[in-house]
Amino acid sequence: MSELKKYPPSAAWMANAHVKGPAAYQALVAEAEADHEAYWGRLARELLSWKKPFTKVLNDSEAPFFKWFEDGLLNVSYNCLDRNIEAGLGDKTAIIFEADDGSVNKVSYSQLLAKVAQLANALKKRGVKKGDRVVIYMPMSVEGVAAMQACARIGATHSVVFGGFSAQSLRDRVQDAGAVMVITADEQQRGGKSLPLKAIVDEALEGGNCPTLKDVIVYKRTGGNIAWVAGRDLWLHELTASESNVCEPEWVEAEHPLFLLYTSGSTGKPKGVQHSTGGYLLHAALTTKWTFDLKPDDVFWCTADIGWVTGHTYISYGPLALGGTEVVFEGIPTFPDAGRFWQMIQKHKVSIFYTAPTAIRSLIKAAESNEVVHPKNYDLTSLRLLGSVGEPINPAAWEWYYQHIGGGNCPIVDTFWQTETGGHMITPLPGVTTLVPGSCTLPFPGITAAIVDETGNDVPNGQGGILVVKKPWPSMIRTIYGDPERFKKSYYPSELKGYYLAGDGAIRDAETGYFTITGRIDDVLNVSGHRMGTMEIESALVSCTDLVAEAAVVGRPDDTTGEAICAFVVLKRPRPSGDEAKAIAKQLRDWVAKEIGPIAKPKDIRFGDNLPKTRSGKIMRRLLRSVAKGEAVTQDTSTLENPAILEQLGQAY
Ligand code: 6R9
Repeated sequence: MSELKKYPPSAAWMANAHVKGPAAYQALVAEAEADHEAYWGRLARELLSWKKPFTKVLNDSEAPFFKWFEDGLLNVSYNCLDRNIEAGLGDKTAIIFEADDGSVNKVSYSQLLAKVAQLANALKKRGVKKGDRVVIYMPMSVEGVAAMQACARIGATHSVVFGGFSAQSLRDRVQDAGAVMVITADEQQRGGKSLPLKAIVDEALEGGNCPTLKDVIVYKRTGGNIAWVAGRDLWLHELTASESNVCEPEWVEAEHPLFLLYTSGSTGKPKGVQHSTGGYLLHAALTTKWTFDLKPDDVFWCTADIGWVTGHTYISYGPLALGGTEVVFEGIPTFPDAGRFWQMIQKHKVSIFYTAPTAIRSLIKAAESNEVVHPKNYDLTSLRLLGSVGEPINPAAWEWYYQHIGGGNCPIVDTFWQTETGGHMITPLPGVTTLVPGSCTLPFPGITAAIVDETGNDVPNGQGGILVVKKPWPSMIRTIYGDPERFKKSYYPSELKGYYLAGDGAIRDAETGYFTITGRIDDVLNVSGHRMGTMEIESALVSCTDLVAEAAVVGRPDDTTGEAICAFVVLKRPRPSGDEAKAIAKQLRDWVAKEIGPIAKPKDIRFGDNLPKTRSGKIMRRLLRSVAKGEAVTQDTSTLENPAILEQLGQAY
């Protein structure tokens, strides 16, 4: 790391940031170390408005089921909307919405509250109660954010499902959550095309296999043709038209579940990560304030989708809790051309921009092959801070982002965190941290991140190990919905001394102590910043029972998407080659897209007469990873029943 360039904070940043310089950071870390509970208690009182103040900060009597601020009462939507209006921000723009076609709609805090209250009243009238689960399957829209806020307002627990997931994935989530309602749209608009949403909901709910579900609420986004199930389907605009724009918030306990968000683990079906109300909102607000240094005049833009945790914390909750102005974007970075992001930064005078390395890498490629979309053609001088999330950012992409987007004077916050952590865990703070490209640097104050060995003992800096968090923190996952045992097993394995297991490997620099994330240590892949379990993709492949006998999935490095999915497949018919292999590979990709969603399509498909296995019958995944990378196989292959398959598997389709 010492050979990499370092970027210390400027004097202006140190003077003006919310956290002013290394000494201020050290003081916060020391305050948390001296009294973890007092530190978080102070911040919870300062950042959130409580209907009834809490008297107890942390209850660890049932660890690892930790409870934070448990006797306090609050409401997330009150904290994000009403209190800003009470503070005089009613006319301030909350959301600048830009649609796929470039049209813009600005919504003030008062207007957003009115929308949220009307929908909340409508949900109540349909019988949705505190604690009920509501699935949101929506395009990026003001309505999508409002739907989440409306659930929060009445104490319903939302579960947002990314609009790119298939009917099967949606059905699994509706069933697992026992949802009473799905809020969706007729269609979504992406890259100039209309894509179905309601039709996928119809398919997911076909055959009455979601018995808990009563209503489907439909936001009219495109006006496209859709089927209608009388008695179940309701138009959002009809439902809310006559509703009052006043709705008393439901005051809930701090531990009340605000949302479930399904994410991939190393085994089985995706798990419903359950988050709380108070602790979650505290960290959403606090990290937006300290990591992004959000100030009243900023225009904040997080390019994530509300279907991912980044969209939850840094679109639907954090910026609104602080009374900020944010951009919400419906489209894709390459439509109408790959200058879209830069053009939007210029148009809306975005000052804080938060995106994923995969987007940066693909836009670098685009800019290098087409002058017209090069960022130099746009006025990006409104920017003052850049952020990165979702996967490691390689130093070359970091440098390009810094020079070409940030003009060489915007700090980059490389934020490491997870669906389970609720908000940033390890990240630079602007005005504090000397940046080193490719490193997420140091823990957020109060987050006790550390690197240990398999038995939970600290490893010295310079030596890699397992990333853990030693003490609980307010926005941590509370449980896996419906499966507390899996929660314990996945995140608090007994050999790790009660530490939270992140599932990533990491190493600290010997000199600076900075963290670098080295990647997942389980069977989770990160493709374009999207998490996917290899087992999930394998089960999707083998569920194609007409064709597939056996399948194994591994990741391999990819210049643009970080990792690429590589599937090894044994068919129930003779191993294909040439055009036949290409056609079957396409068929299998389409199958996976239908089972999980297009993001899970394998990039490479390799066919073999069988798969390489150990004597005990275990698939030799390490060997497959070498094959996928195109590396020479160095593993012992003497136990292979059929050494010829190595050559067969060398060909990717
Ligand atoms: C927020 C989010 C979590 C996994 C995580 C890690 C990877 C996220 C990263 C990063 C290196 C960063 N990850 N941010 N790796 N540097 N700044 O992405 O949540 O979808 O749950 O993914 O993403 O592997 O464990 P989620």
